[in-house]
Amino acid sequence: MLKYRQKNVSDINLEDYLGEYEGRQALAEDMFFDAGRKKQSLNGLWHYAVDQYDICIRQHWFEERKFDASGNTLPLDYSFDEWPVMELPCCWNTQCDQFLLYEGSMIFTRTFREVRKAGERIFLKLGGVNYIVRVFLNKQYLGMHRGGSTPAYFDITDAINDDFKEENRIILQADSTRRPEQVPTENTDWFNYGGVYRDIDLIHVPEVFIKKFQVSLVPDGTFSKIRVRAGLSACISTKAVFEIPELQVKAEVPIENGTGEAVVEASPELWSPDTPKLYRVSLSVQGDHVEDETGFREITVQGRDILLNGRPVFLRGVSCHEESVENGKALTDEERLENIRIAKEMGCNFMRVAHYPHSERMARLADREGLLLWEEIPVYWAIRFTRKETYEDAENQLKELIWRDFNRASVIIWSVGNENADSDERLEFMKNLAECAHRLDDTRMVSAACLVSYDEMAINDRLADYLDIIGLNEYMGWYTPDFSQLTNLFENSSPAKPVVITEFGADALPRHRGSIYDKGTEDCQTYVYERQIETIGKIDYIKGMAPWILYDFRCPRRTSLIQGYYNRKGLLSPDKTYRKPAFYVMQAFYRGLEQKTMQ
Ligand code: GCB
Repeated sequence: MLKYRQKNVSDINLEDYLGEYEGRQALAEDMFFDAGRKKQSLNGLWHYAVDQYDICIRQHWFEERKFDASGNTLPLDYSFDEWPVMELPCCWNTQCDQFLLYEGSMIFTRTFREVRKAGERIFLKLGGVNYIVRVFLNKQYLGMHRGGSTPAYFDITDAINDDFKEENRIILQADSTRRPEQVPTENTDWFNYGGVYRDIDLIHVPEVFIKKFQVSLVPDGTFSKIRVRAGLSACISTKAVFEIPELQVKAEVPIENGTGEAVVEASPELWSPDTPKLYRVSLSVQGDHVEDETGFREITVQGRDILLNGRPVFLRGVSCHEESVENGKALTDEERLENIRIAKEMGCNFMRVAHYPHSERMARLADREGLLLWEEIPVYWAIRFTRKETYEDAENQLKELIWRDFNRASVIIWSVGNENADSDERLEFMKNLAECAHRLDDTRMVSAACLVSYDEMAINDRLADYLDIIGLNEYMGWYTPDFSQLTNLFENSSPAKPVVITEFGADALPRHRGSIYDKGTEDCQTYVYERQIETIGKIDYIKGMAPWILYDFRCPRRTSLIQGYYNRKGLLSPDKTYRKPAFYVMQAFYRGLEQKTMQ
């Protein structure tokens, strides 16, 4: 630590300005079950300023120090209520050309009034802010959250003016800077959108409230037992009541030291993509009550088969990013529904929502529409596998995802990462994540999108020992131009588990034509798809595929003329108005498979 001669060294000389904000991090353990709770939305117009140099947190703007000790006015570098406004949630990159490529800090602020009933606590929920968010309320720092795709919960009870007479001033610092130690790291094959891009809500709960409400079938193959797991915010012993009105279920859940579990006999209609039946479920305890809508299904693996409700299923999938040209990651429900609809039009029963948790709305819509989902955390490429804090960040994102979407019947697979080169450090990191996912959830399969081992031209990632399903990305016909390698790859491999081809594909600029050898043409893409399908379709241990990708997406790494800062491996144009010929190749293949399974 440097020692300065001057007594009051101001922020301009303070290099470790971040230190004081560490330590108060909202974690998965701070989450609580919020579906069906009354929320007050803080979505809407917020004042904002670009804060490239982090001056807000260096200078403690949140303290709003307008006068010195003698009452003289101080010069200020901010004017909250005179700043322009932005409608949140959104990605700032799509708001104007000037912000398209901005990465860094942006400050958002607004005021609001709130009433709190005696005995209530109030939480702020931020559905998604990329990557770090720091929260300030009424001149206090409340904490921060890391991880750009999972929700953060802050208890604001003690900081809020809750009698409606006084305004509350809230300030959010959203920092989208890419850093090597983060998850994902600096280098990804997608666009780094910034912003407070999912809902901002205030949630009122009683003093003792339900934190955990997990409902599922008991995964024992009988389809006749429903399990409920409950957790409270306090370590008390009491009784909760679990109900599924449509099944005439009303059961007591004994709670010991804040947690409890019950199993009830019931025969629900099983959820599947063809019959996406959902039931209203609720849990009441003391003064608290939560509700959800969930489906009952069982997903298991037997040998090299994936079984859905006891029957072998082939995952007819496609991969998808969370992006639209107009809104970046802040998709509307209409845009999500459109993605589901197009996937179904192609004959899909499955979607790999890559490479990070998409909005919780996506899984809710997939529940309703009947689409199986693979959900993933952004342990992507070369993460800092040896760094303890990076592991903690990844594990925290995994827990936040699992706890957020536990009741979503559509979600059948947790993926712990994508294309990480096999090393001892990486194996340790990913094995721990896979074990964590298994520990937290025995009702789903765990997977990861692994790399082909090109030295041996085989599927032999050591991580496979810890997965239920092996995901495999292979780009034969594209990055590996020699197609015959695909046959070699499958012949050289004898996996003990089902394999899902989580990616294959080829770039094609919409409407760009040429020969099958001209990279970037639709003809070349179509050819790759035809050859891939022809080969993959014959391999008995392959139990699904999710080609890369439903539609073209923004990508700073892709600078060639044909790419134009887009990854062109989409089966549709970026605005989804145009289907490339390969779309119809997949459609014909999937429809054929579908008909075979119906016979
Ligand atoms: C991959 C990555 C994916 C890329 C894709 C590509 O293997 O998993 O994120 O976008 O390849 O187009 O290269």
